[in-house]
Amino acid sequence: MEACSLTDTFLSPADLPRLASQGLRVPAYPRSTLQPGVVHLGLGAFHRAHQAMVFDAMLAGGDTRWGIFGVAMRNPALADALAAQLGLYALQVASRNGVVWQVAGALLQTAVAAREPEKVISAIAAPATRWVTLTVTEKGYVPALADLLVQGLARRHAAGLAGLTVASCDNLTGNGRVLEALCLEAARRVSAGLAAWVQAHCKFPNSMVDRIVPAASPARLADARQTLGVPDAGALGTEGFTEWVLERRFADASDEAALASAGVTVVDDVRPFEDAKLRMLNGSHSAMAYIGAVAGLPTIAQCIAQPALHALVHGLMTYEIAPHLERQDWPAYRDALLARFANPELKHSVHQIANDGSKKILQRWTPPVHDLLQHGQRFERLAFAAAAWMRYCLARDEQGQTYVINDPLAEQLLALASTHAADAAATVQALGTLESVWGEELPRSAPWLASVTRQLERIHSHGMLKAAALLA
Ligand code: CS2
Repeated sequence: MEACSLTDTFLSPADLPRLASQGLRVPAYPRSTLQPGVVHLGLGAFHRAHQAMVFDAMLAGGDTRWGIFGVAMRNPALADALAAQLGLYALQVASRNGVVWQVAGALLQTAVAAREPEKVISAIAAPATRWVTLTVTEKGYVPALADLLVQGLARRHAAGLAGLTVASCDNLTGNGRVLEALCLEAARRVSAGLAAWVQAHCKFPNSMVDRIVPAASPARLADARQTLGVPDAGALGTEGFTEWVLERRFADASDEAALASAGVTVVDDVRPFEDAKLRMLNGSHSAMAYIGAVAGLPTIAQCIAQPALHALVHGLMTYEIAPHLERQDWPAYRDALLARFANPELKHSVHQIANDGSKKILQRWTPPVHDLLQHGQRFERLAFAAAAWMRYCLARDEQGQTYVINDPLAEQLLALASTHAADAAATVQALGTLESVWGEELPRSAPWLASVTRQLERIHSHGMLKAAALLA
């Protein structure tokens, strides 16, 4: 007889009683009898550790309407691996209280939009479906996304079914309004009648979502295998903190109470939460990402452990971002963020956060610079972050290691940065004047461009960390 130890059979429902007896929290609700009530587009790590855990909590509380039909937009590997595990995957949650593992159960079925769009459209049009949620990243908000969604909505309209709540969960300012505008345009391309139905019966709440969820690493997967006794292709690590603030705009108004029971905050105006989160958390993240990538510091925790960078991020939030936030409790928010960045278990790669900078900067850095310019206030830390991004576009760190820039504008950015190399003024003229990256105002602001140039000169002559220390 073979010894019963680690096997190559992936995580499955048969493992749940054993894992429960080991003390892991596992789904205790009857998964096999559930029908999905949510179609989620974008099956990445963030969704599985954030919204999926809210739905998991609602299912655990006995509300059977929140099982997920999870759609990967292009990549079949993860969707198929999760399907083979019947949607089960494990989550390692690392907080100050220690590290605990749990198994998530809300994901019931998967599909791949690029491979089987019909399955996705039918899922959106299924009578049991009530919500669509999306994490398709900043660059995913394109007409093709709306066309897919609207095909599903058109079928609901034709079948006389109810409208849906369609909730964007991406880090975009006014994410619900952005998605609504795209969907209404797509619906108008079909017919005025469909557009009117979407407008009247589907709701697109703005939302602020927050949980730090690094992409799974080989080390995390090995850890999962050790803990679970079986491999888990979908295992993830995350922090204890999680927050979802949703605008009060639901196709079914009674959903508010159900969501609140799982810790979701429902408000009339998400804007103050969204501004604070995008500027303080994501803005600091992006700053550290480019500084760390160039200085050869691989993770956010390693960045924030550098005294010069801790001081820089603290000063960035205190003097350049927070003064123009509506959120009043910002000192506590800032200190909580500094502690979250330092979480040693997350090992959040700076290169992951550096991805798609040309789509992130406008959400994260441009708005606080606008506010500071308007009030005649100083912005050298934000200028330093901008200069770090420009230095990053050379695709080579200070140790001479090359890396890949993952960005829709990657080729253009690399070409512009390389042409001007160590000429800071020319680099800022080339990269700092791209309106698609910075918006309309900053490329025309002489004080802003001069400040970025000064910081980039310092980075070139002193090196990234010494230049950062000069800001203190
Ligand atoms: C990060 C975010 O990758 C990034 O750009 O800044 O994914 C961040 O971790 C989340 O928004 C935290 O809620």
